[in-house]
Amino acid sequence: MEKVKSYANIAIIKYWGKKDKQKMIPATSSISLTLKDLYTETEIEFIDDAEIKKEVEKNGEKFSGVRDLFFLNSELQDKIHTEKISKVVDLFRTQENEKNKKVKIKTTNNMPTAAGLSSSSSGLSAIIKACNKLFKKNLSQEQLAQISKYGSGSSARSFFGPVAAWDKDSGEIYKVKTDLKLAMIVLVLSKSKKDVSSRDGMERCVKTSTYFEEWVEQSEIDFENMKKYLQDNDFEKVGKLTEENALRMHRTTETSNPPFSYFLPQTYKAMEFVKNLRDKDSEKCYFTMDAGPNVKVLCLEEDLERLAGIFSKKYEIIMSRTVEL
Ligand code: 2P0
Repeated sequence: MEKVKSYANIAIIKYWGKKDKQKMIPATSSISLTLKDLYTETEIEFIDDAEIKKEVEKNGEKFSGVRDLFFLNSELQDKIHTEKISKVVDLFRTQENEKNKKVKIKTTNNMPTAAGLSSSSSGLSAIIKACNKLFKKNLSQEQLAQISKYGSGSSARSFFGPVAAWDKDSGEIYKVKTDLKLAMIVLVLSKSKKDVSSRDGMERCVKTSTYFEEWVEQSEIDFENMKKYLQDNDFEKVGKLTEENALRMHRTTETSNPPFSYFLPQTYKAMEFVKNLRDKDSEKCYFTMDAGPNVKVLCLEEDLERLAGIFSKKYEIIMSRTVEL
Protein backbone atom coordinates (compact mmCIF):
# COMPACT_ATOMS: atom_id res chain seq x y z
CA MET A 1 0.00 0.00 0.00
CA GLU A 2 1.19 3.50 -0.85
CA LYS A 3 0.33 6.55 1.22
CA VAL A 4 0.68 10.20 0.19
CA LYS A 5 -0.32 13.69 1.29
CA SER A 6 -1.12 16.58 -1.01
CA TYR A 7 -2.14 20.16 -0.44
CA ALA A 8 -4.92 22.38 -1.71
CA ASN A 9 -4.07 25.56 -3.51
CA ILE A 10 -5.97 28.81 -3.72
CA ALA A 11 -5.41 31.04 -6.72
CA ILE A 12 -4.52 34.70 -6.40
CA ILE A 13 -4.68 34.98 -10.19
CA LYS A 14 -7.53 32.76 -11.34
CA TYR A 15 -7.75 30.03 -13.92
CA TRP A 16 -11.26 30.47 -15.30
CA GLY A 17 -12.08 29.07 -18.72
CA LYS A 18 -10.58 26.54 -21.09
CA LYS A 19 -9.15 27.44 -24.47
CA ASP A 20 -8.84 23.79 -25.47
CA LYS A 21 -10.67 21.20 -23.39
CA GLN A 22 -8.98 18.16 -24.95
CA LYS A 23 -5.44 19.51 -24.60
CA MET A 24 -6.28 21.20 -21.30
CA ILE A 25 -5.07 24.62 -22.35
CA PRO A 26 -6.50 27.21 -19.95
CA ALA A 27 -7.91 30.52 -21.20
CA THR A 28 -5.98 32.32 -18.49
CA SER A 29 -2.63 31.82 -16.77
CA SER A 30 -2.89 31.45 -13.00
CA ILE A 31 -0.90 31.81 -9.78
CA SER A 32 -1.74 30.17 -6.47
CA LEU A 33 -0.63 29.55 -2.91
CA THR A 34 -0.20 25.95 -1.79
CA LEU A 35 -1.65 25.55 1.68
CA LYS A 36 -0.09 23.43 4.38
CA ASP A 37 -3.21 22.99 6.50
CA LEU A 38 -5.72 22.20 3.75
CA TYR A 39 -4.77 18.76 2.62
CA THR A 40 -5.79 15.33 1.43
CA GLU A 41 -4.32 12.04 2.52
CA THR A 42 -4.63 9.15 0.12
CA GLU A 43 -3.90 5.44 0.33
CA ILE A 44 -3.86 3.29 -2.75
CA GLU A 45 -3.37 -0.42 -3.38
CA PHE A 46 -4.02 -3.01 -6.05
CA ILE A 47 -7.07 -5.20 -5.53
CA ASP A 48 -8.70 -8.06 -7.43
CA ASP A 49 -12.13 -8.26 -9.07
CA ALA A 50 -13.48 -10.37 -6.22
CA GLU A 51 -12.97 -7.51 -3.76
CA ILE A 52 -14.85 -5.10 -6.02
CA LYS A 53 -17.67 -7.61 -6.41
CA LYS A 54 -17.90 -8.10 -2.65
CA GLU A 55 -18.14 -4.34 -1.98
CA VAL A 56 -20.77 -3.85 -4.70
CA GLU A 57 -22.89 -6.66 -3.28
CA LYS A 58 -22.59 -5.17 0.18
CA ASN A 59 -23.46 -1.61 -0.89
CA GLY A 60 -26.12 -2.00 -3.58
CA GLU A 61 -27.10 -1.22 -7.19
CA LYS A 62 -25.72 2.32 -7.22
CA PHE A 63 -22.23 0.88 -7.14
CA SER A 64 -22.54 -1.76 -9.82
CA GLY A 65 -20.22 -1.24 -12.78
CA VAL A 66 -17.45 0.51 -10.82
CA ARG A 67 -13.99 -0.27 -12.19
CA ASP A 68 -12.15 0.58 -8.96
CA LEU A 69 -13.08 1.21 -5.33
CA PHE A 70 -13.00 4.80 -4.18
CA PHE A 71 -13.66 5.69 -0.54
CA LEU A 72 -13.94 9.41 0.21
CA ASN A 73 -13.86 10.19 3.92
CA SER A 74 -14.62 6.48 4.55
CA GLU A 75 -17.67 6.43 2.28
CA LEU A 76 -17.73 4.26 -0.83
CA GLN A 77 -18.45 6.49 -3.85
CA ASP A 78 -21.06 5.64 -6.48
CA LYS A 79 -20.38 4.79 -10.11
CA ILE A 80 -20.41 8.38 -11.40
CA HIS A 81 -17.89 9.63 -8.82
CA THR A 82 -15.73 6.53 -9.05
CA GLU A 83 -15.56 6.71 -12.84
CA LYS A 84 -14.04 10.20 -12.64
CA ILE A 85 -11.28 8.81 -10.45
CA SER A 86 -10.87 5.67 -12.58
CA LYS A 87 -10.21 7.94 -15.57
CA VAL A 88 -7.41 9.60 -13.61
CA VAL A 89 -5.94 6.22 -12.71
CA ASP A 90 -6.19 5.30 -16.42
CA LEU A 91 -3.53 7.94 -17.06
CA PHE A 92 -1.16 5.52 -15.28
CA ARG A 93 -2.61 2.25 -16.65
CA THR A 94 -0.81 2.75 -19.92
CA GLN A 95 1.15 -0.49 -20.39
CA GLU A 96 -0.57 -3.65 -21.61
CA ASN A 97 0.10 -5.43 -18.31
CA GLU A 98 -1.35 -2.48 -16.35
CA LYS A 99 -4.60 -2.15 -18.27
CA ASN A 100 -6.54 -4.62 -16.11
CA LYS A 101 -5.11 -3.60 -12.75
CA LYS A 102 -7.79 -2.50 -10.28
CA VAL A 103 -7.16 -0.20 -7.36
CA LYS A 104 -8.69 0.67 -4.03
CA ILE A 105 -8.30 4.31 -3.06
CA LYS A 106 -9.03 5.69 0.38
CA THR A 107 -9.01 9.45 0.57
CA THR A 108 -9.61 11.79 3.47
CA ASN A 109 -9.89 15.55 3.21
CA ASN A 110 -9.39 17.74 6.24
CA MET A 111 -11.81 20.33 4.77
CA PRO A 112 -15.43 20.33 3.53
CA THR A 113 -15.65 18.75 0.08
CA ALA A 114 -17.02 20.74 -2.88
CA ALA A 115 -17.70 23.94 -0.98
CA GLY A 116 -15.21 25.90 -3.03
CA LEU A 117 -12.40 25.01 -0.65
CA SER A 118 -10.44 23.47 -3.44
CA SER A 119 -10.61 19.91 -2.16
CA SER A 120 -10.40 18.87 -5.81
CA SER A 121 -6.91 20.36 -6.13
CA SER A 122 -5.53 18.43 -3.18
CA GLY A 123 -7.66 15.35 -3.94
CA LEU A 124 -6.66 14.94 -7.55
CA SER A 125 -3.00 15.76 -6.97
CA ALA A 126 -2.92 13.22 -4.13
CA ILE A 127 -4.29 10.50 -6.41
CA ILE A 128 -1.70 11.36 -9.06
CA LYS A 129 1.12 11.21 -6.50
CA ALA A 130 -0.20 7.91 -5.15
CA CYS A 131 -0.46 6.37 -8.64
CA ASN A 132 3.08 7.49 -9.43
CA LYS A 133 4.26 5.40 -6.48
CA LEU A 134 1.94 2.43 -6.95
CA PHE A 135 2.68 2.05 -10.67
CA LYS A 136 6.37 2.82 -10.02
CA LYS A 137 6.49 5.47 -12.75
CA ASN A 138 9.12 7.65 -11.08
CA LEU A 139 7.89 10.81 -12.79
CA SER A 140 9.11 14.29 -11.80
CA GLN A 141 6.84 16.85 -10.11
CA GLU A 142 6.65 18.74 -13.39
CA GLN A 143 5.56 15.60 -15.28
CA LEU A 144 3.01 14.76 -12.59
CA ALA A 145 1.61 18.29 -12.70
CA GLN A 146 1.20 17.96 -16.46
CA ILE A 147 -0.77 14.73 -15.99
CA SER A 148 -2.79 16.15 -13.10
CA LYS A 149 -4.22 18.99 -15.18
CA TYR A 150 -6.27 16.42 -17.10
CA GLY A 151 -7.93 15.37 -13.85
CA SER A 152 -8.56 18.94 -12.76
CA GLY A 153 -6.83 22.06 -14.01
CA SER A 154 -6.21 23.64 -10.65
CA SER A 155 -4.73 20.44 -9.19
CA ALA A 156 -1.68 20.88 -11.42
CA ARG A 157 -0.54 23.80 -9.29
CA SER A 158 -0.54 21.70 -6.10
CA PHE A 159 2.77 20.08 -7.08
CA PHE A 160 4.66 23.30 -6.37
CA GLY A 161 4.74 25.64 -3.42
CA PRO A 162 4.63 27.98 -1.63
CA VAL A 163 3.60 29.79 -4.82
CA ALA A 164 2.88 28.09 -8.14
CA ALA A 165 2.08 29.31 -11.63
CA TRP A 166 0.46 27.71 -14.67
CA ASP A 167 1.32 29.54 -17.88
CA LYS A 168 -1.36 29.28 -20.57
CA ASP A 169 1.06 30.03 -23.42
CA SER A 170 4.01 27.78 -22.59
CA GLY A 171 1.89 25.23 -20.75
CA GLU A 172 4.50 25.20 -17.99
CA ILE A 173 3.61 24.69 -14.34
CA TYR A 174 6.30 25.96 -12.00
CA LYS A 175 7.30 27.49 -8.70
CA VAL A 176 7.24 31.30 -8.52
CA LYS A 177 10.00 33.15 -6.67
CA THR A 178 9.11 35.45 -3.80
CA ASP A 179 10.45 36.21 -0.33
CA LEU A 180 6.99 37.08 0.91
CA LYS A 181 5.73 34.66 3.55
CA LEU A 182 2.08 34.44 2.61
CA ALA A 183 -0.82 32.81 4.41
CA MET A 184 -4.56 32.45 4.10
CA ILE A 185 -7.59 32.39 6.33
CA VAL A 186 -10.69 30.68 4.96
CA LEU A 187 -13.93 32.11 6.30
CA VAL A 188 -16.28 29.13 6.20
CA LEU A 189 -19.64 30.71 5.43
CA SER A 190 -21.39 27.66 4.02
CA LYS A 191 -20.51 23.98 3.80
CA SER A 192 -23.19 23.00 1.31
CA LYS A 193 -22.26 21.74 -2.15
CA LYS A 194 -22.22 24.31 -4.90
CA ASP A 195 -25.04 24.48 -7.47
CA VAL A 196 -22.77 25.08 -10.45
CA SER A 197 -19.50 23.13 -10.54
CA SER A 198 -16.38 25.03 -11.59
CA ARG A 199 -16.24 22.97 -14.74
CA ASP A 200 -19.80 23.80 -15.81
CA GLY A 201 -19.51 27.36 -14.53
CA MET A 202 -16.41 28.20 -16.51
CA GLU A 203 -17.84 26.56 -19.62
CA ARG A 204 -20.98 28.69 -19.40
CA CYS A 205 -18.82 31.79 -19.01
CA VAL A 206 -16.63 30.88 -22.00
CA LYS A 207 -19.70 30.33 -24.17
CA THR A 208 -21.98 33.13 -23.07
CA SER A 209 -20.33 35.83 -20.95
CA THR A 210 -20.25 39.17 -22.73
CA TYR A 211 -17.27 40.07 -20.53
CA PHE A 212 -15.22 36.95 -21.22
CA GLU A 213 -12.90 38.36 -23.89
CA GLU A 214 -12.06 41.32 -21.72
CA TRP A 215 -11.49 38.99 -18.74
CA VAL A 216 -8.93 37.00 -20.73
CA GLU A 217 -7.14 40.13 -21.94
CA GLN A 218 -6.97 41.77 -18.53
CA SER A 219 -5.97 38.50 -16.89
CA GLU A 220 -2.89 38.34 -19.09
CA ILE A 221 -1.81 41.72 -17.72
CA ASP A 222 -2.70 40.66 -14.16
CA PHE A 223 -0.56 37.52 -14.47
CA GLU A 224 2.53 39.46 -15.55
CA ASN A 225 2.03 42.11 -12.90
CA MET A 226 1.48 39.56 -10.15
CA LYS A 227 4.74 37.78 -10.98
CA LYS A 228 6.52 41.12 -10.78
CA TYR A 229 4.89 42.14 -7.47
CA LEU A 230 5.80 38.76 -5.97
CA GLN A 231 9.36 39.10 -7.13
CA ASP A 232 9.50 42.64 -5.71
CA ASN A 233 8.02 41.33 -2.42
CA ASP A 234 5.39 44.07 -2.59
CA PHE A 235 2.57 42.66 -0.47
CA GLU A 236 0.26 45.65 -0.86
CA LYS A 237 0.29 45.33 -4.63
CA VAL A 238 -0.04 41.53 -4.45
CA GLY A 239 -3.07 41.87 -2.20
CA LYS A 240 -4.78 44.58 -4.19
CA LEU A 241 -4.38 42.68 -7.45
CA THR A 242 -5.60 39.46 -5.80
CA GLU A 243 -8.90 41.16 -4.98
CA GLU A 244 -9.26 42.83 -8.36
CA ASN A 245 -8.55 39.65 -10.29
CA ALA A 246 -11.08 37.63 -8.26
CA LEU A 247 -13.78 40.24 -8.76
CA ARG A 248 -13.08 40.23 -12.50
CA MET A 249 -13.44 36.45 -12.62
CA HIS A 250 -16.79 36.68 -10.87
CA ARG A 251 -17.93 39.36 -13.27
CA THR A 252 -17.87 36.67 -15.98
CA THR A 253 -20.57 34.72 -14.10
CA GLU A 254 -22.77 37.80 -13.70
CA THR A 255 -22.53 38.53 -17.43
CA SER A 256 -23.32 34.99 -18.56
CA ASN A 257 -26.59 33.79 -20.02
CA PRO A 258 -28.29 32.80 -17.80
CA PRO A 259 -26.31 34.77 -15.24
CA PHE A 260 -25.28 33.08 -12.02
CA SER A 261 -23.31 33.83 -8.90
CA TYR A 262 -21.25 31.91 -6.36
CA PHE A 263 -21.83 34.62 -3.77
CA LEU A 264 -24.30 34.44 -0.90
CA PRO A 265 -25.51 37.49 1.04
CA GLN A 266 -23.00 36.65 3.79
CA THR A 267 -20.22 36.58 1.17
CA TYR A 268 -20.72 40.30 0.45
CA LYS A 269 -20.72 41.07 4.17
CA ALA A 270 -17.50 39.14 4.71
CA MET A 271 -15.74 40.89 1.81
CA GLU A 272 -16.78 44.22 3.29
CA PHE A 273 -15.51 43.15 6.70
CA VAL A 274 -12.09 42.42 5.19
CA LYS A 275 -12.03 45.77 3.42
CA ASN A 276 -13.02 47.60 6.60
CA LEU A 277 -10.29 45.92 8.60
CA ARG A 278 -7.87 47.22 6.02
CA ASP A 279 -9.24 50.72 5.64
CA LYS A 280 -10.19 51.44 9.25
CA ASP A 281 -7.78 49.31 11.28
CA SER A 282 -4.83 49.33 8.89
CA GLU A 283 -4.71 45.53 8.85
CA LYS A 284 -2.91 44.00 5.89
CA CYS A 285 -5.56 41.64 4.53
CA TYR A 286 -7.20 41.10 1.17
CA PHE A 287 -9.97 38.76 0.02
CA THR A 288 -10.28 36.33 -2.83
CA MET A 289 -13.22 34.18 -4.00
CA ASP A 290 -13.49 30.92 -5.88
CA ALA A 291 -16.37 28.86 -7.25
CA GLY A 292 -18.19 28.86 -3.93
CA PRO A 293 -19.49 31.25 -1.27
CA ASN A 294 -16.55 31.08 1.16
CA VAL A 295 -14.20 34.03 1.42
CA LYS A 296 -10.46 33.46 1.58
CA VAL A 297 -8.31 36.11 3.18
CA LEU A 298 -4.76 36.67 2.00
CA CYS A 299 -2.32 37.92 4.61
CA LEU A 300 1.30 37.75 5.69
CA GLU A 301 2.40 34.88 7.90
CA GLU A 302 3.54 37.35 10.58
CA ASP A 303 -0.05 38.67 10.88
CA LEU A 304 -1.77 35.29 10.64
CA GLU A 305 -2.36 34.58 14.34
CA ARG A 306 -3.61 38.06 15.12
CA LEU A 307 -5.92 38.22 12.10
CA ALA A 308 -7.19 34.70 12.77
CA GLY A 309 -8.12 35.89 16.26
CA ILE A 310 -10.12 38.77 14.79
CA PHE A 311 -11.91 36.65 12.17
CA SER A 312 -12.65 33.76 14.51
CA LYS A 313 -14.77 36.04 16.69
CA LYS A 314 -17.16 36.36 13.78
CA TYR A 315 -16.64 33.31 11.58
CA GLU A 316 -15.68 29.67 11.56
CA ILE A 317 -12.20 29.80 10.09
CA ILE A 318 -9.47 27.58 8.72
CA MET A 319 -6.07 29.21 8.74
CA SER A 320 -3.07 28.03 6.83
CA ARG A 321 0.51 28.82 6.15
CA THR A 322 1.99 27.88 2.80
CA VAL A 323 4.10 24.82 2.16
CA GLU A 324 7.50 24.58 0.49
CA LEU A 325 7.46 21.95 -2.27
C1 2P0 B 1 -8.58 28.45 -9.79
N1 2P0 B 1 -10.86 27.51 -9.96
O1 2P0 B 1 -7.69 29.05 -10.44
C2 2P0 B 1 -10.01 28.61 -10.25
C3 2P0 B 1 -10.67 29.79 -9.63
C4 2P0 B 1 -12.06 27.89 -9.30
C5 2P0 B 1 -12.08 29.35 -9.32
O2 2P0 B 1 -9.56 26.07 -10.98
O3 2P0 B 1 -12.57 21.80 -15.02
O4 2P0 B 1 -11.76 22.14 -10.55
O5 2P0 B 1 -11.31 20.38 -13.38
O6 2P0 B 1 -10.11 22.07 -14.76
O7 2P0 B 1 -9.60 22.94 -11.59
C6 2P0 B 1 -11.51 25.17 -10.18
O8 2P0 B 1 -11.59 24.47 -11.36
O9 2P0 B 1 -11.70 22.79 -12.98
C7 2P0 B 1 -10.59 26.28 -10.40
P1 2P0 B 1 -11.40 21.70 -14.09
P2 2P0 B 1 -11.07 22.98 -11.55
O10 2P0 B 1 -8.31 27.79 -8.78
